[in-house]
Amino acid sequence: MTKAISINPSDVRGASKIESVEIPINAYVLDPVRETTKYGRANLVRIYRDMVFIREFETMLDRIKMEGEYRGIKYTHRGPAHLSIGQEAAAVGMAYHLSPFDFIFGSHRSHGEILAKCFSAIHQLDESDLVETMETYMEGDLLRLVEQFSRGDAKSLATDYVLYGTLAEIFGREHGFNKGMGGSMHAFFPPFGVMPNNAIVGGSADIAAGAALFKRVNRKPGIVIANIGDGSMGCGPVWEGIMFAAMDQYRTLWDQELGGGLPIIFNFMDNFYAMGGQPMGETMGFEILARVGLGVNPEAMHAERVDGFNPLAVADAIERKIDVLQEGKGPVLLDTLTYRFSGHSPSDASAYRDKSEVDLWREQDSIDWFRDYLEGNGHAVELDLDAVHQEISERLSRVLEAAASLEISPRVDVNTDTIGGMMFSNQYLDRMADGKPGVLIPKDESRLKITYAKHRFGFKDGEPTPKLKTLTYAEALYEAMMHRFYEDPTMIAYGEENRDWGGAFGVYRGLTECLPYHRLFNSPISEGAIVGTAVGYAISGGRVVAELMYCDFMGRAGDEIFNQMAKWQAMSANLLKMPLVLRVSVGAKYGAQHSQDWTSLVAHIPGLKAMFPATPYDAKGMLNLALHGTDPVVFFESQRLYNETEQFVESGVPIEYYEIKMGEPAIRRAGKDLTFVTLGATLYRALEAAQDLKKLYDLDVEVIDARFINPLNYEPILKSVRKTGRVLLASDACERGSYLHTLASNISQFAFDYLDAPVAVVGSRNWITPPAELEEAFFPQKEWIIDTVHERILPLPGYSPLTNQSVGEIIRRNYLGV
Ligand SMILES: Cc1ncc(C[n+]2csc(CCOP(=O)(O)OP(=O)(O)O)c2C)c(N)n1
Ligand SMILES: [Mg+2]
Repeated sequence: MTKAISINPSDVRGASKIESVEIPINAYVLDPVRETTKYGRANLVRIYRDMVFIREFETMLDRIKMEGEYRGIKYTHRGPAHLSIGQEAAAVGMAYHLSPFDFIFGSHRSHGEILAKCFSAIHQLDESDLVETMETYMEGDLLRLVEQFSRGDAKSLATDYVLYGTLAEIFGREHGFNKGMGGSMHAFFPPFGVMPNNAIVGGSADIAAGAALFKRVNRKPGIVIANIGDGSMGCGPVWEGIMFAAMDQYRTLWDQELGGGLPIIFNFMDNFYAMGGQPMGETMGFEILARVGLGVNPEAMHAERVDGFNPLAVADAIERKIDVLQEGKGPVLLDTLTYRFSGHSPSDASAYRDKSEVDLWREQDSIDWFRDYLEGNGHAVELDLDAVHQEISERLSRVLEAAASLEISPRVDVNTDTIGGMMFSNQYLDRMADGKPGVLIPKDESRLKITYAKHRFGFKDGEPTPKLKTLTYAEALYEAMMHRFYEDPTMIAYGEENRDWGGAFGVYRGLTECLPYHRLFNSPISEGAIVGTAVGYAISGGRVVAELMYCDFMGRAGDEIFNQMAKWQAMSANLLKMPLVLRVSVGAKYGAQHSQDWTSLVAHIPGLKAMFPATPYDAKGMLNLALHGTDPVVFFESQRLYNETEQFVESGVPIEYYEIKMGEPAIRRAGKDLTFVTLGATLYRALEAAQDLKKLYDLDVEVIDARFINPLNYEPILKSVRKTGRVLLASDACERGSYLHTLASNISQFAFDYLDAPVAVVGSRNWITPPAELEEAFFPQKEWIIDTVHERILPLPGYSPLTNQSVGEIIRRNYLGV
């Protein structure tokens, strides 16, 4: 399919100039009469109450950290507590107009936002909804605990529930919101729209954009706010998240009925500090953060600077911006001015700023100011507000007493592998939501007509079948994608060149004709945001396939893969699912930055499932498996194999749906003398080596294709090694630090008594990948494998090695670091 937008040189070559829109700065005008009518006395006092709640909650934590005591209750808290004392008005104003189904994501400094959003939800939900939420969350365990010390009606109970859930989470307790797996910087509570908070500065930006994408694609109500710090404006993922959210295609190419631009506010809690650095005036060049919107789109992201010391100014801005988002004109950038009186963390003595500066801000403390505002306008008398303070500290004392006590609030039992049990959800769901998948043509009119008609095995009567008429590895992947696209209405796929191009390597050829834009689209060249938004999409409840064109680009998405995709299931205590398959293509021929196999990096990070099919049969069966599950999968593919036909399963690649068993290696050739274990495309070179060893030395090599990295069933490998007593492992990953060394070390331990020779690993050289013409000196070759067998496992009579694979040479290279 060709592009829908055609570019006419006459339109773009003419002279003109860019006119920029104006960005309002602190435009809110106080109007007590209007505000009384708009909010009413009770709500104005509630705003005050919520601000004091946050102030007192954070003060309590400050005392605990600094003095080990709050109102006579003693506790030692080992973990972090990044307090937001001073920032209360910004948090409460942000949450005031949000519905329970609006999402907020936040940062390491988000206790206040959690409380503000939860209180806003408690206010809006009726008592029966509140009780139902609390009864269902963690099967009511958290509620049972809170009932031990809480008194009052459902709203009061819910308030204690939120305070306790947050505090117990900060203290790492089993009945914290996330069973203590998240802690202070990651606590969250999805039933009230409080989504994950992120300890990685700016980490929430692209994840929140993915949640907004989820809302658009799945026609869900509500908006999303990414609450991030001013320091995060320097972070690549934040810019990438903004670029992703600002794509024109939502308005130019997607079905208008979906609602247009992503419903997201990037809300910068602009407190002028990023630890000790000052974004304004020192580490950034924007002068006023809101200016950044000008560079993004013609509407300048509807950017505004808002006075975050006035909760009503923030509430007003959010209310207006919700309208902008609902009109499909997102994204929005808010620069919410605020100031933290507290240090970056309790151990921070604030030596980098003048006390006089802090004093100036304290003089304008939003809580004192708003108290005067309430009293001055007749909404409250001193006594009312004192009662608010009194009630809050009493409540917090009760909550702290319960959260601090190990008898009332135990931690999870780590001796029963509880944490291990949370690493994966290990579920298989045909679809993440009910409904009819949105497609453009019936499945039987698609390119499947062509692939189904092909030979499904690469040989016929002992002869190879014509390549063009035989199903390839790439087409096998396409068939798996098609299956799930027509099953799961939530499933979407994106990445660079995914749509009209059909993916850089043609895996998606034929999908464009089947799928509307919102289910298959091109992303910006933003690998961080490709993965980060997919994380946000998945944890919001949708299935997503993100693609990195080359494995080497994983570096660009390092945080999103290793800290986000890998961690949120466990950090949520398995509340969230992560049905995210990240397709990663391992290259060759393109030199040092396009030809690396980084399976070992992924193997090292807990929380990721990882697979690497080497045959068309596995490509389809393993992608089917990955797309059926609810766990994050890094799905490695090989550019050497996209055109490969099936050579092992004689019945061919089934047309029908099937799955490969999770973690199960495949025996590609049976043997009794030696075992080869491979991962990825090296399989074919190992098989050639096995053939030569048979022909020349009558050795029967068993060749096992591990095909899974994690999880992995060692048994078939150990069974083979027990039989042969000799094992060599080979893959295209650089040898140093290769995942194969983990396998080798485990095999050595688990089958020690059966081994007749040391376990040998053959990997690529510890070099840059040289140009295509020199590649054979870099990637393991058939000869290297045979030479290694000869030098390190089983001397081959009369054999002269072609390369040096001796132990001495390996030691020499290591000495040189290459
Ligand atoms: C990627 C990353 N880099 C550095 C840090 C260490 N760090 C934690 S908070 C912080 C400052 C963040 O400033 P800002 O985004 O303005 O948030 P604030 O602390 O002011 O709320 C830094 C550098 C981190 N957590 N993550
Ligand atoms: Mg800051």
